[in-house]
Amino acid sequence: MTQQFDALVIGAGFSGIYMTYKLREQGFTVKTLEKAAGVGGVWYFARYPGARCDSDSVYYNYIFSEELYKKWSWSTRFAGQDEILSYLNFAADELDVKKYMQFNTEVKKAEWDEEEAIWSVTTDGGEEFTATYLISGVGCLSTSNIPNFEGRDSFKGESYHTGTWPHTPVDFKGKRVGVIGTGSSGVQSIPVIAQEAKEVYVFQRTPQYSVPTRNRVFTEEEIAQFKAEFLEAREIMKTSPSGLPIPRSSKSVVDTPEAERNAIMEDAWEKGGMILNNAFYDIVTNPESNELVSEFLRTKIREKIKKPDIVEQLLPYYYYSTKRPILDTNYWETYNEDHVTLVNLREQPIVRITENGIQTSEQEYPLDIIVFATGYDAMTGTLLKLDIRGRDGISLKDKWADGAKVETYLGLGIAGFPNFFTITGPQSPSVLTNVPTAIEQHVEWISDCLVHLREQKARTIEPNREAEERWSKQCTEIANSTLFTKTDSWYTGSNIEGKPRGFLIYLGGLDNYRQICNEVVENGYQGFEMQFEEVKA
Ligand code: NA7
Repeated sequence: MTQQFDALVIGAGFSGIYMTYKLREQGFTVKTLEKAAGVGGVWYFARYPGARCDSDSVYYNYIFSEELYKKWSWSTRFAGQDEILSYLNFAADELDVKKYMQFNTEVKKAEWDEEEAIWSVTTDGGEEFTATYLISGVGCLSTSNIPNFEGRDSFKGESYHTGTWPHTPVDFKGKRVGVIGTGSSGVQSIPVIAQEAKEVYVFQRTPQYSVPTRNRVFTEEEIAQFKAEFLEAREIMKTSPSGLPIPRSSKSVVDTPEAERNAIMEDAWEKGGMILNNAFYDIVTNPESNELVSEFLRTKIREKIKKPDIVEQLLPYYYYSTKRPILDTNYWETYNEDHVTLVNLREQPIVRITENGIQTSEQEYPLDIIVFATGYDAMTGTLLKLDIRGRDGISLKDKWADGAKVETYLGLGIAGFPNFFTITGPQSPSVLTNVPTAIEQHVEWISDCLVHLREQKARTIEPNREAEERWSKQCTEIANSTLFTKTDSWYTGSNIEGKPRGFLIYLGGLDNYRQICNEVVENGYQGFEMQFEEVKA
């Protein structure tokens, strides 16, 4: 039997939890469908050793409720996966939203019914739901990427992807472990795996920059201080470009005198976290500025690596920060251990995976466990998998030409897909901000919009093509004025074989974005078209 709701939400991570809460608060009926057995989104699945958030824990949470904020205390500066998952369970319980959620349920298809003006959704269990509004909270990094290496399935040992890690701990003791990938997941997991494993082989394609996490346990006094300063911090988070309580930097790298510049970089290095990344305004726009910071970080790597034969191979050459900045704990130090071997894939590419391990162009590496830290089909991967069909049965896949021409309006709506909203969708600020802050802005905007539609008795809302084209062009122009588009990364889609290159994040900052979204509303939902219920004679 088909179940009917005002709104269906897909996903029960940060987005889905808050969206469900807001919809209920506004009196809408809602069902939230989640493929996992519990809340958490990416934090439910990414349980790999060392998994940790790279935003300061005290800001990587909901800020809409002072009461909720003050009821929770983070134990460390950067929270591990398990603590974030506990937090999300705490938040979902406090907000009392789990009763509106259905777990172990994957959305397989969503179709717009023009006549009835409703969405029909089918799940993997064959259940049918209908709703006036469909809201995606599927996240930006939720479809794992395991490259299609020849012989991938022939390996006789254990293999895992960092993004879909098993719930029972993996035993590395006495094992030969190969880790493919040195993005955030690889850099976080390699030192932890190396503590147990007999031998570790790191298969590195691109050397990375990384800044120390400098994680530490909070004191009672610090926790009390965060809570006391919450309202002040929240104000800055809502008006800053990053969604963190860090105002826009006024310093240029090149224009800052050398001694002062070095002092700033040293201070950021010593303090750890994302401070360096936010210390200057022109790191990702001026190649000269970028090179000064990049070289500072290369010097740090040179100082840390004690094996002279691998130092050069670990030095990154892309523009710092144009791949997602990485924070580490003992990453470089781990290479100094005798049982850790760097395999440079630029010199000896992987040819195939064999029954026994990994075969490069040089030799076979016999392994007991392979860890794929090979990332995600980010931004669009999960949305395209959902098989969403809008007006005239056109699928999102067709509309976006399999990802070749992704266009949205504000990363919130898509022309041809009425009453469909995306939380942190492509072309919103999303992953280039503190994500929970970006999520809250989207959830509140969508919730206000649905209330407006109800008040106006509007049947549908949908962006018009002109607004969509204008927004997409603007996103591309901003991206092209930076160094981001000059680097291969998951931001550009170039990490996925066959995925067209683009740049699917609005880079103008969360502060400007928030203002644009507010102005759209003030101007009567400018760029959106609404249809109204027919007035019966
Ligand atoms: P990332 O950052 O996409 O890193 C994936 C890593 O896997 C990266 O080092 C890639 O090298 C490597 N990779 C991908 N495909 C291959 C193939 N075919 N051969 C060899 N190496 C490969 O994913 P993460 O999970 O680490 O991090 C994702 C985000 O999660 C992170 O940014 C945080 O926001 C949290 P490449 O650099 O492409 O040469």
